[in-house]
Amino acid sequence: MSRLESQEVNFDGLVGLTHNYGGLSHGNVASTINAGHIANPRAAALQGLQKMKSLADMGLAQGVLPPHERPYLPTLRRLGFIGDDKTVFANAWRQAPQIAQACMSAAAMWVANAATVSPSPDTKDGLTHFTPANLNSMFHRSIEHQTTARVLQAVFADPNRYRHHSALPAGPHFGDEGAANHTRFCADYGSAGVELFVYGRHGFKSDLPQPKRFPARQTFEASRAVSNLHALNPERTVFAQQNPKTIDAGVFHNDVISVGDRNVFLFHEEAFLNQENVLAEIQQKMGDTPLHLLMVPSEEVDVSEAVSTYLFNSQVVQSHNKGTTIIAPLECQNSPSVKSLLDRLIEDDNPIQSVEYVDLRQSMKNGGGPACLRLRVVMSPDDIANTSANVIMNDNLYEKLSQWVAQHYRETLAAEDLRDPNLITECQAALDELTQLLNIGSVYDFQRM
Ligand code: SUG
Repeated sequence: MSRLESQEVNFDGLVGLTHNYGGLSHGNVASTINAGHIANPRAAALQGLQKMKSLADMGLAQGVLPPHERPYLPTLRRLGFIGDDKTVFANAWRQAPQIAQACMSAAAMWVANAATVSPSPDTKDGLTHFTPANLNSMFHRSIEHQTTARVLQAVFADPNRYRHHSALPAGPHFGDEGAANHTRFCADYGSAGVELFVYGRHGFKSDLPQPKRFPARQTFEASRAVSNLHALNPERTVFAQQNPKTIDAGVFHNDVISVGDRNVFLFHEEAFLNQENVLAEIQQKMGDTPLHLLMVPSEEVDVSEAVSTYLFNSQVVQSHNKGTTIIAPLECQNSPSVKSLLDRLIEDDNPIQSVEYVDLRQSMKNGGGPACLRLRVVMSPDDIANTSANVIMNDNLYEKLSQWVAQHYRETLAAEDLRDPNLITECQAALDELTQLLNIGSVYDFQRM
């Protein structure tokens, strides 16, 4: 099996039917400030699909992952609400509106948090490893991993290529947020890489630096456990702690302050604790492959501007026709300091050749930019050809999914609409159809009863 032509496939999460602004994520500034605003699920899903199509049109392999079932009645049942679906739903809203609301969140769309993925060139057994993230820090996200596991197993089904682990144990010691805190550097996608795991605090040591205002969602122990499960070579693995001050400024995941692709690393001056050492260790473990370090000084773009524009939540991709390209949110174009930085990056002597701006405003208002919406999986042409699920984006799939969204998604969703029991059947009908369209089998609880 030739790995020479391996590519990094971006699998984007499709926005769910109940996309709304619940204000559920303490420490995620956008989620907090937009709480209660009226959401536009249909527009949100179409914006996401348009981004997937743009990347596919640039010659990149692009995949899609389905949204989760919401309301998530299995969690409400586990919490003691009994009866038929509508009774469970109505009683949960009556007795525990915050819990009911959490079970409406479409947050599973941000699949950078779905799992950590280590591709076959990096692992001892030559398989690509997946560990779904337990997302322990936020209740509304902690209910994602069971469905995520089923979806990943349906899409990456071949046991001779892929190995699936269970999510890490629940509880604050092993908070794991998946690929949002994981970056892979390499000379070529198909050769052995260096995997960087970024954590926000130690789970078992409280006397070490940690943020004071906002939660550090990822622990060192979780990162290390994932690297062990994935049978990575310690000589090619790096652990780094995020700067606690930036977490307190709203950088709730590493992908809000740095982004890497191949041997390019775009990061902020204040991203990591002991930054010099972290960079030196990555370079040393890369061996002869030189890293292109693109450090953004605070003087040029301060942390708060990085958070409000999501500059570092851009994707860096290898486009066949445009070369190394930054896929940035539209908000970056509207910020004079960030726009001039991006213009400078194109001019300067570095691999960046172009910048494309994408409109993801619906997702951005919940703190989800371009990189939050994608999960990267290195695949060979053979891996792609052997994927039985219909999840690789092309014009035909784009058309079908756009029609499916137009048919099933509501135009608006206000806070009070979330109590509407019709959402149960609306979502189930839509998702049932979607699993057939994507050929992924019965991944949802309502299909397995
Ligand atoms: O976990 N927002 C998500 C955003 C995730 C972004 N992902 C990455 N950076 N990779 C979160 O905070 C907000 C939901 C709400 O408030 O309705 C939310 O869950």
